[in-house]
Amino acid sequence: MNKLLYIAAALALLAGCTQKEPADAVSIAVFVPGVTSGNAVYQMLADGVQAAAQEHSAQTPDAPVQVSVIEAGTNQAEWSGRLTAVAASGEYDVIISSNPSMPDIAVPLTQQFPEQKFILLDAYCEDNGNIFTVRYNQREQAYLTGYMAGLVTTASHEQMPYANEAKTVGLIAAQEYPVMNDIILPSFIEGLRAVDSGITVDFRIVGNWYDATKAAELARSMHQNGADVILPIAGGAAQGVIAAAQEESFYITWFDDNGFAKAPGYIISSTVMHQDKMAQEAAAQFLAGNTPFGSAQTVGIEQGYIDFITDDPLYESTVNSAIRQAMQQELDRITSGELQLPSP
Ligand code: RBF
Repeated sequence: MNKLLYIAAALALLAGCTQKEPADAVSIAVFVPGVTSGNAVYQMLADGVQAAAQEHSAQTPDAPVQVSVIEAGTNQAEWSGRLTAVAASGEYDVIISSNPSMPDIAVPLTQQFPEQKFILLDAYCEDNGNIFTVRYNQREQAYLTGYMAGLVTTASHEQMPYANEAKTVGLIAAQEYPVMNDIILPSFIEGLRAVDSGITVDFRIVGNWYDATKAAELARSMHQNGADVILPIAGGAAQGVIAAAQEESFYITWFDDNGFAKAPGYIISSTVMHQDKMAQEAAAQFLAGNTPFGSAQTVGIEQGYIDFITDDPLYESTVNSAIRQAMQQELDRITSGELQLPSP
């Protein structure tokens, strides 16, 4: 037994020595500021980069692409140190990451490690030659979500069985951050008030992106205070909002990916950002040597990266047809250009 282990160890060592990476292999780090599990924005990021790497490796077997997904964990105080270590290793041709706080962490590193390139999605940073950013038009995303929530909170009990008399909706955010306070919350309200200026919003904070128990408690309390539709933007903690909706019978508007199947009959909409598509395209663009470092892009409905899902059978079975028609009219106003919602 011991002998066998020795042989295995020796073989592993040998393999380690002889299997040098080809000189032109490309290495990509996917830096996840948080955890991928239960966080669609990060799952889409990792999936998209892996898809681009696989496609590239299949086409150019002599230059395989290595992708390392590095989870920085939920303690945000540790992210800067973790990212510094990844950049300092010099192992990665590019570090791809996502969320609006990443430029603040990456910019100082571009001075310390002038060779290190960064692609930051769901983020905005102009004029740094080592950084390329793409952000989504979250005014469109939150406006559409608010419009839907507005239609349902003002609906009759006959139209939507869990709708109550109060014109109150909720937004449960994991934490406050500039994009939340300056774009998502105000645009959600903009959408609500476009339906009815008398709608009020109950806005509450979980304190982190993972505590589903706390998020469920908040959701129950908001429902008791009149909210019949709640938008969770809380990563893994949103699971608690779903559980509370199923126990207490209220509706959820879902953000970032298609959430209809998470709780059939309770999820009334999904306003998605196609971060998987964007991550794949941005990684492919890097592998082709075409990343426009130093620039910052904003993409939305027109470019095909923000989408209100209307073709899911659960949308049809959950949402009353008059409400779906009203929603379609508002969508048409945006796609035709009649209603323009540029990102602030
Ligand atoms: N969204 C998630 O789904 N999971 C997360 O763990 C997460 N962490 C974040 C941390 C910070 C500091 C910031 C600013 C945002 C974070 N987001 C997270 C939110 C995400 O970037 C985006 O704003 C929302 O998903 C809405 O599209």
